[in-house]
Amino acid sequence: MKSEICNLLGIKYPIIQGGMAWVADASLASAVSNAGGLGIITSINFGVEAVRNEIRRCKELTDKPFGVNIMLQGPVVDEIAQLVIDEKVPVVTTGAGLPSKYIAKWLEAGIKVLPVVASPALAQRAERMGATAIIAEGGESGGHIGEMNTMVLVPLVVDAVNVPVIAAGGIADGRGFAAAIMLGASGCQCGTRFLAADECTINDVYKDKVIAAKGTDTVVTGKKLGHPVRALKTPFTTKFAKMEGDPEVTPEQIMEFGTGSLRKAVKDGDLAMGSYMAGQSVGLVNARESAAEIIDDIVNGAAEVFKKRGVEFFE
Ligand code: TUI
Repeated sequence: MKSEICNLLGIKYPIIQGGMAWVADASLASAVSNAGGLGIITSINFGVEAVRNEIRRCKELTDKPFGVNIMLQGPVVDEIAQLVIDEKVPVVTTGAGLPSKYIAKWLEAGIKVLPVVASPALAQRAERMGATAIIAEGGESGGHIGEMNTMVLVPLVVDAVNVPVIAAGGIADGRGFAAAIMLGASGCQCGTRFLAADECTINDVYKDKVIAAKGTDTVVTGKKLGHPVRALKTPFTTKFAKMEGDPEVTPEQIMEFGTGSLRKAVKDGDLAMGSYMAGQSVGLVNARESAAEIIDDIVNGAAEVFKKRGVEFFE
């Protein structure tokens, strides 16, 4: 596949797995990396020692490159930032902020740094800091999102920076991947589709909900708190939205209500109080498959649409 991202990261296909909080462990990350993509381990829900374990487990399960996602609003960011250096992690992706404080040290240690951004201005700031590539994440994504959607965000970011751009948000199959390439991206990041991967260790309730969900089944809550989050519509999101609309309810009360909700979905399959974060592409996810089957389907699906349209992307 002709993509500079493959050479840059040492991977076969320019497909990066989203660093989904509570979800993306060594099991999923190693499976994606073994399939030729770039697997990512989340560091938000684990303590430092648990993240170290996941990194070491990933190294045992694959000899391919992988990455760690660092959510910059997390509780132990300084420690995790040092840990990825100590453990010689090849790639770091960041979210929910810019890695100004850490990026120089990471680059010095030979780590490739891919900040996730939700606007062209942030992409430019990330490039000036020395980002290896930029992940431009549109609002179709699950979890914490920005204002712009992928279709406009990606070409604007491509125009704004000189480093390679990875498109994210709403991409779950070969058509989305091909569209991202047409927008000027060098690859894509997919989260939601990997929720249904066999190697993804989330509760079966979560997986079944993802497979059953339609494209209209997600909702964004948290806008009023300044933290918009996209998740499957459930009793939890309905109650959350109601609290947001109630002037009697304080932001602190809403935050308290939401605390631990993602863990309750991922670990317990809690149908009442779980936050089942997922992107709009959940409508395109209809089966449990291995990570390798998912990667192959995205690659072959893209090859098919490129061929149909007479586009040369594959060698
Ligand atoms: O970070 C994400 N997605 C996430 S994080 C997450 S954990 C969570 N858990 C419970 C409640 C809420 C969140 C779930 N999903 N995606 C990457 C992303 N980054 N989206 C948007 C941004 C972003 C936002 C602001 C990047 C940079 C930024 O910069 C602000 C600034 O000025 O520094």
